Amino acid sequence: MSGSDRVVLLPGKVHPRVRERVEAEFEAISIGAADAGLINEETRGRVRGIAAMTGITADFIDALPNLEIIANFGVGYDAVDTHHAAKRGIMVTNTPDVLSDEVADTTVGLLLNTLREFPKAEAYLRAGRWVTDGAYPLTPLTLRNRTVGIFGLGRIGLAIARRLEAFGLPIHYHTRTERKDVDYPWHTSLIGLAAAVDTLIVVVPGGAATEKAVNADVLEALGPQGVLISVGRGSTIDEPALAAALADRRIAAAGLDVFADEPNVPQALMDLPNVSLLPHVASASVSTRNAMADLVVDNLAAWLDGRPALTPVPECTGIDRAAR
Ligand code: A2R
Repeated sequence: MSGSDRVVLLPGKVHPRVRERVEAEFEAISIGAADAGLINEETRGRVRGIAAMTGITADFIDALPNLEIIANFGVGYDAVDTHHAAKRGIMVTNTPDVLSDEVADTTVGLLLNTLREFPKAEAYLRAGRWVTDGAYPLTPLTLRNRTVGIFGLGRIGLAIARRLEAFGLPIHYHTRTERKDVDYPWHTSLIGLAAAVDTLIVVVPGGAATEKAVNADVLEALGPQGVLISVGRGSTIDEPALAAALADRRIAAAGLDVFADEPNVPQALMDLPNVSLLPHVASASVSTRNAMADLVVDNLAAWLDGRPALTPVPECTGIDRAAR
């Protein structure tokens, strides 16, 4: 392998703009999945970068002896074994900031859909029922006079908070570390936050630390007027506990854009009337996804040109390319 080779692997499905730019700017190798068995040994040794929209395991990383960078498409990178990559001195990057406003906009839309039933009201109109049955029933739930709790007040959480502040709503939050740059009340525990609010918005990263954090106890604390909105990762919600709480009206409603086993949505949630469901579309506009794609490729270009990565994940900020 020559150090000047710019060989980038495209495993599985990738965003079209990522593919187009990687093919134009690097030597691209496409394989059907992140499976080392799909690449011969000589090629494995030439790969220096991966553009990833799929899971990257420790085994896959270890099969690529000259890998230097994994550029993940998305701000959430729980599908990449980042700790293993960092241990091997391999840079991992994600796509923060460029999607925060889009995701925050979608979150407000999902919250309103959940409370005011707009998708159902539109379906009612389209089915001709406005004519046959009269006005759509008044919605029992409203955004008015709600108190919002944000679980994860990071880049996206703060963009959501600023929007809902403009809607006239008080904001509380829970993170592991209190933010010094906001005046919103901070709660040291998720259950404490849930007990203090009636609208809980979940936008923490996935992974072991947040796995099923929103459980039956948290939902109980949220209470019968409670509304749960989930836009971070499906793994953060105990979905069977949520379906049970919604069915028994121990919470009032939920709006979900993310699920534990996408694209499979539990039938128990599909069957409920008091849940609004979206197919993981929070950042899914052409312009925002293009901005994410550009950041993936710009990270690869920077690193493979010998410059620092633009958006390293926190676990990799200390990686020293000179030490390689
Ligand atoms: O805990 P802190 O102080 O690091 O605050 C972060 C919080 N967070 C947590 N809060 C409570 N318990 C945890 N185990 C925990 N882990 C993280 O989540 C911070 O306030 C927030 C994450 O913010 P950012 O890193 O700025 O991420 P961003 O761009 O807002 O995206 C959040 C997630 C992504 O990871 C994707 O899964 C999804 O939204 O698109």
